[in-house]
Amino acid sequence: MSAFEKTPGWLDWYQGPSTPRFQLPAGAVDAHCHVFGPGDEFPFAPERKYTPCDAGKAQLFALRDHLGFARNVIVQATCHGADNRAMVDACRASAGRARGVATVRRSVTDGELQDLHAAGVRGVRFNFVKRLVDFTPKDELLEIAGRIAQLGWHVVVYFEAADLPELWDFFTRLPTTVVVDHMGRPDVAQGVDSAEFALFLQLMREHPNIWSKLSCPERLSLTGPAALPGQPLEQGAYRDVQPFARRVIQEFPERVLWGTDWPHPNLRQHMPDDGLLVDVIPHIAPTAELQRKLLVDNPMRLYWPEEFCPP
Ligand code: 0GY
Repeated sequence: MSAFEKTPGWLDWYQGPSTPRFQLPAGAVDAHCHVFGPGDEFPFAPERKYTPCDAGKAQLFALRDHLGFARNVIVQATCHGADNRAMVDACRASAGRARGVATVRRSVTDGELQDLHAAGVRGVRFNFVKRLVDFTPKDELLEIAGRIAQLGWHVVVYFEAADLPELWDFFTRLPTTVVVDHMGRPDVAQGVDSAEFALFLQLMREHPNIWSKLSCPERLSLTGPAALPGQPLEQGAYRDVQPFARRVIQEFPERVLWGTDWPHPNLRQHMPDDGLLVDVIPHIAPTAELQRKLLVDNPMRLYWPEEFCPP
């Protein structure tokens, strides 16, 4: 029994996920997932905004194998603050099959950055979702970005679509590749042709260093999976989010990533079946070539460039 009591209303991840009908290409990367604790071994940060269930590396690696992924990118979750030990421990235990994205403060030393690099970290995450983090001044973030650029790392940004106008100047000043989580969290109700989503596409169009994860349909969807796991889903689950992902991959096939977001922090209504999430992929990336770019070539180029073999 952990010393930490999870936030009331928090849903645990889906037990016994289905085996996807979609067969992932060899070498596929789950490029957005997390580990939480376990809290007794890796305590959650005092400044956290939620307390999750335990979701450790053994469970993550079991899910990886069950779904048919070869590798993971483990993104530091806000419940661990800038204490990267759980994520680093998972990367180190992965035998080279996991890379990490860390959270660091301005006070991080060059030696600490080198240690993170040795463990497999290749990026830092800047989070602007107000329910998840306290404010950090932009000059601090720019200073961090300048330092990690020298290591060949990139920046992952997480924000709500409504905040993009205010964040635009900051994002476009970043000196690295910039990866946007969950397509910039579009408001699906506004539709794929909305001015808000057009602004996000414009950001990617005008700035070739900006990438996007086509992840989290379950977080963005208003309609939900629209059928129970295991039932036929001819058009795929989370249908209202699919047009957004299709729009991004069609225009920017070289700059997209995909991830499960396991163990799916902060979901209170609906917890996705991770097998069903994988079955959405062919509905957003309909050809084998797009699937290979999304799941293998792009993440390999970004996270394992030394092993990447251009097709
Ligand atoms: C996600 C989404 C969320 C949480 C975090 O680090 C986090 O706590 O990323 C969220 O609550 O929307 O990508 O996991």
